[in-house]
Amino acid sequence: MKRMLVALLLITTFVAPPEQQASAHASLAIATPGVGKVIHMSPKNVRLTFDENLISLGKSNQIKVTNSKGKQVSLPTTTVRGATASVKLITGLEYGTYVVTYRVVSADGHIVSSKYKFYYRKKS
Ligand SMILES: [Cu+2]
Repeated sequence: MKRMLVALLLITTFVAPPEQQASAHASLAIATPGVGKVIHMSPKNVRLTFDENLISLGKSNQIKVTNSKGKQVSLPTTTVRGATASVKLITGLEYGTYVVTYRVVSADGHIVSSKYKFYYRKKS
């Protein structure tokens, strides 16, 4: 029984993709609105789910959303639960391009930061 468990663990280790072993820190798994997506309903928030839990210490995790003029349309507080960070958006968004900038701390203590765009009905 114990031997089977060891064998199973070995198999699991082998099956894990090599790039995941090389860089252990979190990467973005699911974004809502999606990366590069055109959406048709005004989003109430932006939710980013990573492939591992985030470390939440004070303001260690921040999502900021700006419109094409650089105006911030996200509220100041980013909420974190497990592997998901989210931020609420102001109401009455104009149609156009939005930039989501994020900086989070992954479970291994590394900072992961990047940005992406989504489009509300049209590009601007
Ligand atoms: Cu890392």
